[in-house]
Amino acid sequence: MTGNTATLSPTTGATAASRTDITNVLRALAMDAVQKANSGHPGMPMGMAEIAEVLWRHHLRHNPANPKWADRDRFVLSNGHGSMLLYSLLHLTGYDLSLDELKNFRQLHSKTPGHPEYGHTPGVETTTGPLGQGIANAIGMAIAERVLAAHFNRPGFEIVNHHTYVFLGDGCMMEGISHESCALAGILDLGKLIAFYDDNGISIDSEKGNIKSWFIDDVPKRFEAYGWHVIPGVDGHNADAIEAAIQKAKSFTDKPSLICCKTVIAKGAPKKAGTGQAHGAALGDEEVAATRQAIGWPYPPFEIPQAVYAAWDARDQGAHLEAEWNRKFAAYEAAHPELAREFKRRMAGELPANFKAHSSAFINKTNEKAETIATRKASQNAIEGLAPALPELIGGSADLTGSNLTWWSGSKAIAKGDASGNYLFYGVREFGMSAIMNGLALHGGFIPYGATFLVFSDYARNALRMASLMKIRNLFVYTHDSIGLGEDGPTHQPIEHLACLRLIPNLDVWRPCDTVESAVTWTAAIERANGPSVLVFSRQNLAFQKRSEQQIASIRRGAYVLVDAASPKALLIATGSEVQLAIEAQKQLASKGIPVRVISMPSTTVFDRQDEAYKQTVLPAGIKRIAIEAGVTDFWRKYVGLEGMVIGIDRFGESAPANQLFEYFGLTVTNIVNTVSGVI
Ligand SMILES: Cc1ncc(C[n+]2csc(CCOP(=O)(O)OP(=O)(O)O)c2C)c(N)n1
Ligand SMILES: [Mg+2]
Repeated sequence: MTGNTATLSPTTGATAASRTDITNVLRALAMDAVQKANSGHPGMPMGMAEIAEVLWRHHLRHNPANPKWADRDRFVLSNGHGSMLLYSLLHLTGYDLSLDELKNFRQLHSKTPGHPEYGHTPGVETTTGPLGQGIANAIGMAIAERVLAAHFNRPGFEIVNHHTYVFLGDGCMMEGISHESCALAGILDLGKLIAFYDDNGISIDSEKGNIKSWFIDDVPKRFEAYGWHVIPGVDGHNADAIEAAIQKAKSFTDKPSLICCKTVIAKGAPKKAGTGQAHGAALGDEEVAATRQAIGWPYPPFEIPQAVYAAWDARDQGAHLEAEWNRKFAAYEAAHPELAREFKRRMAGELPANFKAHSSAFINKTNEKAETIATRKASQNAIEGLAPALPELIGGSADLTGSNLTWWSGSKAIAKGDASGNYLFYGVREFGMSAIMNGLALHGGFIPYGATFLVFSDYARNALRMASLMKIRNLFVYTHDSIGLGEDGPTHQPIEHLACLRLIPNLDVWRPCDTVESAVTWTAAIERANGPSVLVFSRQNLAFQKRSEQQIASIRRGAYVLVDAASPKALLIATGSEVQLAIEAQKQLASKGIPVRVISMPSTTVFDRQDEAYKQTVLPAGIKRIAIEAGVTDFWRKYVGLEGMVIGIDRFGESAPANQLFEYFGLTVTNIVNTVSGVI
């Protein structure tokens, strides 16, 4: 029996609190905090109180003093609107989250925002609220646990061995992403993933109608079909039944478990329990008072009896659990010093000491080769070049591996029965993939990269937004970046996508123009520890550009002068496949006696962060600017101004060979030359 299957024995105070009080404190804190804020969701915390009590007091292995302990159990609140439940649990068990913070629920700069935010509140493992993504994050964490265990555990040393628990509600179940991610989870032997379904038959529109008018899935059958171990019909208010279900779930080590808990939303509230009104609004003073009566909680708001605190306090036990693990790790360290060092490095999110040298050697080699190839191929070369130094890279594609070129010679599939690999076949599940990647990154030990066509980034978009909000390192690889993909036609040709992605705060978007910019893009994205990156590559070949060492170094600044001229009459700004057009146009203009400067701008988002002085050396004021990019033109106004010109595409594409499309849409050297001649 491993340590993880043992049931924890909670501390009991001198005058032990009753289990009813221990559970009801969760109800009281939720209804009182929501009432005080006059905003929030009391129903879910009140309905899941018993489940939370059993899980957190009897099973969850965590250390409130160290929310970053590597082998802690992960807990994800996928139905993130029930945030007060999580805040109460963190406060009561002894995390650095004071009662005042609970009183300040939903207020500016409190540690208790409306929905749980990763990096903001200690103990919050991921940001949730956008329904369905939490369960996908949890699946990513469970995959991370399994793969990390395969990489690092050795006979006698199970240093990676923890559970991932997740709460989810009807809303998560209705969201498509739960289908995407749970279907994949069923295949990957995630025996330590245990999900609790809050089956309360209520979602928001229950205020007006019956959930059966919009949600009649047979959830247990659905999850059985995915290959999960399902425990149906558990009374979510019966601690013994919940306990038995968890024990059973833990005994299934080859499949994830879904515990379906029948609950009553806002259980305990005399009038509002079981109604849609309890979902997302304060109960009202009268109903709060009546609930106090009904559940037998006589204490005023935010007053918690010492015995109740004592019953919840997980600090001693947490310290003990972590110390136990530390002893195990010390023995592991003695037996496998290199592995132990590597484990610590990876969990700390530090790159290998030789990464800088390794990546610059790779960039130099790429420059020497001077190849004209598709940047998707250059991307694959970059993975091939960098990955041997980065065992934490964990790749994948949403069923486009052969097109995205994300598989390298060291790729090995993570599969049923074998978690020792480094590549996930995500299937056609762009959103699921991206949220699972977020979970992998959040768990620690991995730098995920996952790919699809740029046009399908829309399917994944909210997971990119969450990665950006959470400031996590994650690499979203998008190939087939424009009309340049050709015959697949307008359904597959991105037009507005680059502009849309650049609008997400804290997301770095790269669209390199050749092999060297592609190598730098990969390096920059890997080195970016505080946010995700989008890496956009072409299907078609792009001309290699010659650069000085200084220019190569400047790629990292997002934009730089690629070809200059004395007293330029115009500044040509281009990205990706359009850089080669700008270069040709520059030559033709020079031969006509019109000097222009060509600026390659692989990342507008990175360029925008540069200091003013640098920006002005690249884009000096007072010279006409012309931007060229095979996408919507509006975005470029901020660089070219109202007097400048943008050569782009403001309609959907067409199905035809790529070279004909560039001609048809005016993305040609001749059009650039004529445009420049027309404005100067
Ligand atoms: C992606 C997404 N869509 C919509 C919402 C708004 N929303 C928040 S909770 C909710 C209903 C959720 O129902 P359920 O999960 O059953 O929660 P319960 O009312 O049972 O607590 C909705 C539509 C959201 N948070 N995320
Ligand atoms: Mg519900």
